[in-house]
Formats: sequence, C-alpha cells, structure tokens
Amino acid sequence: MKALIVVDLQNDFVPGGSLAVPKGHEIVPLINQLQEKFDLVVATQDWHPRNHLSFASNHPGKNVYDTVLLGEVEQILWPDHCIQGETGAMFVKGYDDRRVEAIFRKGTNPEIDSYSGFFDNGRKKSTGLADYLRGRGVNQVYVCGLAAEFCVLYTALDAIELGFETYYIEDATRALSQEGFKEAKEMLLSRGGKLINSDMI
Ligand code: VGL
Ligand code: ZN
Repeated sequence: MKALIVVDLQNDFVPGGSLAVPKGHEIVPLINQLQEKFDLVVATQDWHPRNHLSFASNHPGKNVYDTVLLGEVEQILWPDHCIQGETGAMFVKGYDDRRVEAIFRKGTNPEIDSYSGFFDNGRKKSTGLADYLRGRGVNQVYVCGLAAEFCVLYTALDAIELGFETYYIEDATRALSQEGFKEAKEMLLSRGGKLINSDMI
C-alpha cells in the first residue's frame, strides 16, 4: 500500500509568496497527475501562529536567515510565512486537493519549528501522521512538494526512520538553493531513502 505525501504546497512557498521557492509553482501540474497513481494521498500544511519563533520578525535585532537557539534546537529565522488562515497558508492555486484524504498541520507551537510532517524539530510532539499511515496499511511513502531541502527532506528522513520504504520524487520538488538540494539528496541516500523520478512510478 503506497501513499503520496504532498508537503507544504502553499502560496507562500511559490513565486509571489513570502518564502518563495524558485520555480516552486512548476511542480503543481505534475503532482496533480501523480495523485492518480496512489492508493492514498495526504498533505501537510505549514501552519504558524503570528508569534512563531521561526520568524525573524519575532526576534528584534535579528535578520532573516540569521540563526538562533530555540531550546536546544538551532533555528534559521525566516520571513513571516504560512500564517494560520491567511492566503499565504492556503494550498497553491491550481493544486487539485480533491484526492487529499487528510491534512496534517505543523508548526503550530510558537516555541518550536516543524519541518517534518511527522514531528516537530525537537521530536517532542507527533502530528499523528505515522499512526494514520499505519492505520491505513501504508508501507511505502512517496514525498513531494516544497521545499526540497527543508520540509520535504525532513519528512522523508522521518519516514525512513519510522520504517516506511521511502521515495523522494526528485522532479516533484523544488529547492530554495541548488547547493541545499544536492546536500538533501546525499543525506536522503545515506539514510536509506530512494531517489526517483515521477516517470518511474
Ligand atoms: C519550510 C522553511 C520554513 C518548508 C517551512 O516547507 O520547507 N521551510 N517553514
Ligand atoms: Zn514554516
């Protein structure tokens, strides 16, 4: 049983959004089509309160892309993005979400960020995604969406660690930086993930 996890296909992560991934919009038609090949489709949504500590705006004197420590976890400071209920947090225009059976929202705790769709970055709280997938009999997960070296990568790495056979669909994601994309793919492979193109599905 295989599931497609569509990660953070939200307005703020495509050109025009506040944390735009270059060419992020290009993957939308491909993901729409890919969904047909899966028994189950789920999505994640980055879903931050306005006072979220991953926002540079909540750290006076700091700039976007500076890093700070949140508890013991190093945090990159981002522009304000994906604020709960706002346009930036909605699925991108043109994304056909009719096949999405469940949406897992993350990044809701103002004190800690959550790149993975499974856990927060401190691995303290689960979103319930793993139990949901297991409850549906899923053993293979395929990840796609935005951004390649953050939320897509960390979702894939957690899926591997949780025992799912994990595929990272290289052409159904886009990265904030090409260097980051390269490192993400290396990390995925070194942890036992599988790198594929959508035409192999
Ligand atoms: C993401 C940075 C901050 C992502 C989310 O979806 O990759 N990146 N929040
Ligand atoms: Zn975020």
